[in-house]
Amino acid sequence: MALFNKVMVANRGEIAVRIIRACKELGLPTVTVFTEQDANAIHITKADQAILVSPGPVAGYLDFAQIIDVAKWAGADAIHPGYGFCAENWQFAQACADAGITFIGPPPEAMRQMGDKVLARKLLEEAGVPTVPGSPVIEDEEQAKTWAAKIGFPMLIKAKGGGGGRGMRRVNDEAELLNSLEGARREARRNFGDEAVYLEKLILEPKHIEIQILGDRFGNIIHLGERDCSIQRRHQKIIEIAPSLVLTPEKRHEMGELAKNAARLLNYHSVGTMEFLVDQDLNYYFLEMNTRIQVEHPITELITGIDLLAEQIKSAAGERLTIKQEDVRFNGYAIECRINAEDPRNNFFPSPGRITRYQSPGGIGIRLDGCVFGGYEVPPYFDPLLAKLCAWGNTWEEVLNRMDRALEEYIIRGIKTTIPFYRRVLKDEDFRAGRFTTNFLAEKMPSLTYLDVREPWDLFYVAGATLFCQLNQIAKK
Ligand code: MV4
Repeated sequence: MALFNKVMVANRGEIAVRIIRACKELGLPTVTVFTEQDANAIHITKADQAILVSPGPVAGYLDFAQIIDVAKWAGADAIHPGYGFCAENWQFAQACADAGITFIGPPPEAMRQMGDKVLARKLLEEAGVPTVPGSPVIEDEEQAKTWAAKIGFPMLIKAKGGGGGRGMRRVNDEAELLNSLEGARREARRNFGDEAVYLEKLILEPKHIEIQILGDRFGNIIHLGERDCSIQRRHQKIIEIAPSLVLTPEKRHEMGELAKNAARLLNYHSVGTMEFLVDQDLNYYFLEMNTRIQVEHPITELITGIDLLAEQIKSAAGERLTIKQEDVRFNGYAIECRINAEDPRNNFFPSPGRITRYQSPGGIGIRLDGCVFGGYEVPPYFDPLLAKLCAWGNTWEEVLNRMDRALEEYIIRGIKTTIPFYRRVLKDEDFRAGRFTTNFLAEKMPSLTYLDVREPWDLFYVAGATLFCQLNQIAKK
């Protein structure tokens, strides 16, 4: 018997294509949605059926009542939300259940709990997962001093309403703390409409490492190791690697088992990710949990050989997980570069527009999850991700060289992309040596974007122009 009659793919771009591919391999028909301004998008041509939703360009993708309506109309009995849009909205998951449609994702209650970041930390702490030592909301100076003595300096004043890196302030001693408290409150009120702030120990030079978990509806849960997502620009991940270059097998096991325990206590199933800050001594602290398939899931697929989308869909349909923890083997290294329509020479300014020439890389060890083609006009309304270029290699050295080779092959003209920027990151000595933390890009940015971040054909134009001038001079003589 088929897993589902038809799957509604409630997303666009590369992840919609990824989901449709998984459905095809499982023999499942698909229906997707699109908005008026997105009528040339590739996912429309890949799905068996596509339905116009409104209003465009974006709101139609967020209107979950409408999406459930058209899913029912099309005869879909399951909905995959992808990432972004409705993916982490527990009300959407609940509404699917209420409409008799299977939400391909975790239980709505676990989504609700993990969506509240303060509650999530409390629940994971209770489950035995370490979190960053911190205080409750600070009411007065006396309380600030008491907690500061317990936590130790340096520390961060964090806004309760903040997140995504906003509303954090470093203080190095008690005097600075008492001086900054009022300003931090004012800033928090202005930015988040809530003046509540709390204290947290500052983790110095941390790595951002996340554990992938996978579970079925019968309480079977496994972990698939970690991804190092420390290479971020303004809290946007741009390069991810698996496995981490610093984690030992013992640490991996320890963090994986803790993540599985916590997931069990949450009655979790489907795919999920627990994010940690990891310091130089490999102490780890839970940050938050993502209750969706993530952008960077392919690198885990490359090192484990496990099809996360297929497993997620089978698990949603009520199939038992057939992979045991001891069957999970980590093989080699994988790296992902997010190819964005952004201009690295102009502060990563968005660069939508028509792609005039497109030639994708390939060959041994290369995987491309993309959504663009020659002649396609990249719309300005959505996130700038054009493609995820992934490489696999037996060793770190091999995967770096392979990625650089693939980036060199990748031709996208007509718009600016982050391809040349990644080639510079890959040449960086510290990056190649694994010496990078969440501060890497902020520290390296001046040298990474200095002068000659340019496409090879820019040099060709310069050479061509020089030759033309010389020929002109000769002709004049
Ligand atoms: C921290 C931290 C160091 N110490 N908390 C930024 C986003 C938010 N989710 C948590 N963030 C951080 N919290 C303590 N106590 C450093 C960061 C941080 C960071 C975390 C993950 C990935 C990239 C980051 C970049 C800068 C700062």
